[in-house]
Amino acid sequence: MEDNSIEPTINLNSAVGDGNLTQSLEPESFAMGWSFTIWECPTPLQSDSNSRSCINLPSRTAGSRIKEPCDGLYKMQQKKSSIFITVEGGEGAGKTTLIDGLKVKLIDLSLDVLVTREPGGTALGNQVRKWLLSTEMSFSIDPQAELLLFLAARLQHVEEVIKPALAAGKIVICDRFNDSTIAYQGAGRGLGVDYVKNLCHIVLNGFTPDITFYVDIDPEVGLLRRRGVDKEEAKPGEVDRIEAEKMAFHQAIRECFLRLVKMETNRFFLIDGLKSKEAILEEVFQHIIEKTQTIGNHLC
Ligand code: ATM
Repeated sequence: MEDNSIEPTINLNSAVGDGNLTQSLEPESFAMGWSFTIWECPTPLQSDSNSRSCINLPSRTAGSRIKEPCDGLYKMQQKKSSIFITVEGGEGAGKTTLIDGLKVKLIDLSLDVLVTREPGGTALGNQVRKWLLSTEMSFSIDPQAELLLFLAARLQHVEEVIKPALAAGKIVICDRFNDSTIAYQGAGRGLGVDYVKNLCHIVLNGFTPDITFYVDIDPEVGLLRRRGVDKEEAKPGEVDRIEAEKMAFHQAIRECFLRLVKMETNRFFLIDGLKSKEAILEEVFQHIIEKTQTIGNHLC
């Protein structure tokens, strides 16, 4: 997580009143986007007759760790709390609907959001997507080669798009990331969960999402839902190269995701893909708020 401190951004000497700092804070924005740390300076406020200091924090830009106002001069540090969110799930789980809804909800809060996907997000990623998913490709792809291509696309994506966006304070939502590789290539293709996990760690130098949602659905149900929804990688009415795998492959992937969720309870949240899209969105949103508060506290 980058530290994007901007200090100070509000002239506290000119913002004097008797308000309570927390009055203007909206609970939802409190945790997201920006966080502020305010602490008392040793020197008392000299310049103003009214010794009670107060800051009118712009709505939707408030953050965590705010001390109650008291006499004296406050110094404020403002930090942009970027957050890296990934959404995982089998086909037909409802990832896209969730991501679209989340984007709208976060933008509504005046937050800067970048939605991206894997494989994809860069010119290289889009090319790799074509090679790996298109049913039009006539050449065969070895599972190890497939793994390395997903990772090459990811590295490019992280360096070219994700890290710069986080550094700029954006909330980045990525449709699939390392956990898909661990589940699809590690478990599905049988390359080994630990092996793929370690390789992801090495390639990205430990770069990990802050929060991951696994939208769970039985592949039998998911693939049925997907039927009839055309994909750019396949001919109308058909499925892409990986979707076309047998049901056992998709079941192995689901089981792997469920194990991953249990292994990293701090990062992973299991979402029931059978719930309504409104319920899923609200659940995910609440998790993000809680998580951002934790991250905000770390940053301060
Ligand atoms: P969608 O993101 O459109 O769901 O499809 C990407 C496909 O690529 C998906 N296939 N199915 N079913 C999962 C697969 N995939 C991998 O096998 N490994 C990976 O690392 C990633 C990112 C995706």
